[in-house]
Amino acid sequence: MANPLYDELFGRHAGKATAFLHLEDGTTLTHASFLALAAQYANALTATGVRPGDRLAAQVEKSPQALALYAACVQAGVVFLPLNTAYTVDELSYFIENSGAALVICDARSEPDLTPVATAFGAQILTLNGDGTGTLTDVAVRQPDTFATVDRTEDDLAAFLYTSGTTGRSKGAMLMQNNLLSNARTLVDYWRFTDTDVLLHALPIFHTHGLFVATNVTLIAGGSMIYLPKFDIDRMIALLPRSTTMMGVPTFYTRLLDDPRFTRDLTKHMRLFVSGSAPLLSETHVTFEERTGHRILERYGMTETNMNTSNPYDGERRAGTVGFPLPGVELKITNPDTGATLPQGEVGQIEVRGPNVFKGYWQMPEKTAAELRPDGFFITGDLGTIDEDGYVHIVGRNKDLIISGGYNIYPKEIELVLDAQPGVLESAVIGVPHADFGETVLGLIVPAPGARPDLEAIGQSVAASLARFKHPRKLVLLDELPRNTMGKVQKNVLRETYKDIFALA
Ligand code: MLC
Ligand code: AMP
Repeated sequence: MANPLYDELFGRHAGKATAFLHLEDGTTLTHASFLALAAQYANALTATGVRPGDRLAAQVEKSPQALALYAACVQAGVVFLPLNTAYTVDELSYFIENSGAALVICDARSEPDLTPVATAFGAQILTLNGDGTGTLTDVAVRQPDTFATVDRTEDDLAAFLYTSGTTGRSKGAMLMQNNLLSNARTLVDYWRFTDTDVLLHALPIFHTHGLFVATNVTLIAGGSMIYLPKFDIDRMIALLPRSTTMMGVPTFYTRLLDDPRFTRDLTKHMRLFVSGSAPLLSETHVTFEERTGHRILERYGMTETNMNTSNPYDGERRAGTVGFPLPGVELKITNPDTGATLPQGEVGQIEVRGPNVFKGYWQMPEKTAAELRPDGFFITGDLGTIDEDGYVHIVGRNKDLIISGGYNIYPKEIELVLDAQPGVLESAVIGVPHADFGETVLGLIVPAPGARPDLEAIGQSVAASLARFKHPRKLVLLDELPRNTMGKVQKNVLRETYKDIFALA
């Protein structure tokens, strides 16, 4: 028997003294020492009573140990559920309950608040801090540094990633071993990753981009990563000369371009810059090429599907497009009302099918059925068109979604909090252009008759329940919301009215 995901990402490096993680303190973790660490964590999980198929919810800072925890879950057959470090206890409580997690791993600072939640839902709780210490590590260091890998098949669940929804309730996307493996293999080939690559890794590891794209691709290729806790412009500038590749959200690229130290000379040895998770403005693409001589390679993906399309490695990387469907991925543009495929050149909803597409949403058969067709096509909620050369262009979204600095924000979730505040009749939350984050959140509030809502108090309530990146950057009072004849709020009208509100931000 075997464990395909473990064998191909991790097991293949057994005993190798080759570099895997270059850390901030100047040290390097080899593949062998990383695997030994992972095995200790896998033993620790087993010692704690976590069994194959159980869910492990982790809200931990980025560290080598946090990545080893991912490897440990794969090796022990435990379903890995990484969570944004910005989530509040309210948000986490839902994920822990909904996933039925057997074990919660968090930073020691969150432990007092999360312990009652974990206990209430029957989960154990251990800690793992950004410096690698914590009660999980205390158990792990006493364990052997080898572990008998648990048998799995490609059809077994590997990870859960929660994605929000238009109803305001998050859905756990079930990613199987083969979803992750097939996509990572494809990307290694498509983007020509090899064991000589050094990837500058500044993305968080609780999302598809930083975990399954950047990390899995590097692991399969056998390369190494300069592993930064987060994006920091000075560190990026200092470390680019030691890298061969970088992956980032558009904010990474605009921040680099805003820095005069980011020059052609600094990047002359670089092999590849990849962008995704949010639209890269054509202007950024063009300015980047003028400054560095490199054309950013833009690709398009989702939590539910991993990567769907990519601009070509050798051919023209066309600004404002997300390139071609990846090998093995079928993509069609359909009429949102009928599902019929539209003629080339027309705008419609993007649907994709392939081994990359997830299995469904955890315990939500209706939501799964609404987005995943019986024939395997997944309705992405993105609107796009295919040009005459076959390049896919994303032109909008058929879902009410804001993407800020690469993080997805569903307005409904914020509206529900705003609507519940004293003196609020109703609210609308929209995304408006923002120089740094691409889009940012604006909250529009209609007071109840005769009421004068306290915007500061509302801001505090929002802060208590929602992650920082979801907070409206500004709240505006309005007499009424624009509605169409059906009574539906016209968010397009609001977006147009407020499009310049952060123009100089
Ligand atoms: C941080 N803040 C954000 C934010 N990130 N607010 C809105 N949107 C964001 N994305 C908050 C901080 O808490 C802080 O609050 C303030 O904004 C300014 O912080 P900062 O120091 O300027 O931000 P920074 O920490 O540098 O983070 C910005 C960032 C980061 C862009 C580097 O958000 C990031 O790494 N984004 C990547 C997201 C990602 O990996 N997405 C992939 C999803 S997978 P305060 O209190 O100080 O005001 C996916 C599929 C696919 O989508 O296709 O890849
Ligand atoms: P998530 O649910 O966090 O995985 O985000 C997926 C969404 O991000 C997609 O449905 C798109 O709307 C968006 N996205 C990802 N990559 C791109 C891109 N290159 N251009 C435009 N939008 C993108």
